[in-house]
Amino acid sequence: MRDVLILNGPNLNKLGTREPEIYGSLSLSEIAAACVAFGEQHGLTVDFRQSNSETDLVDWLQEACESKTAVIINPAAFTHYSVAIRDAAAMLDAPLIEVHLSNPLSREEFRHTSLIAGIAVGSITGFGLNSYLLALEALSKL
Ligand code: CA2
Repeated sequence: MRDVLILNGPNLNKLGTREPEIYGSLSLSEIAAACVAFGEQHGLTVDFRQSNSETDLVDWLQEACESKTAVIINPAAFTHYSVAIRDAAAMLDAPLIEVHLSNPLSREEFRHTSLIAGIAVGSITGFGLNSYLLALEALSKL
């Protein structure tokens, strides 16, 4: 089994409570459970975390860097402006995949820039829960 850290940024802890037409109706706990189960089927041990704090996300990326753990990240709003998260993510030796529930490119213009995309192996957007599962499947094949 290979370890994977799945990181989630601000407000994703509120999933399922508002804007289901954009983000779906699953809670983050339900997404976490689906990722853990799917990971097990694909030889991956999933550690699923969420924080509203940029500091936590940077600390967790540094932890992944030291342990050479692969990362799947939905940085949420930090995607569009956090140089600190990009810099921490750029230090990783193991692969990093960017995911989004919605497709930011089909939404407001301020969501069209991703500071993470350029240092990710790839980005999977617009498929709700399946964005995470597709990222896990891709990682299992890398
Ligand atoms: O589509 C995604 O996964 C996003 O990363 C979600 C972020 C947004 O800022 C990105 O542009 C795209 C926002 C997460 C907000 O989560 C909510 C949860 C429940 C209700 C409302 C928002």
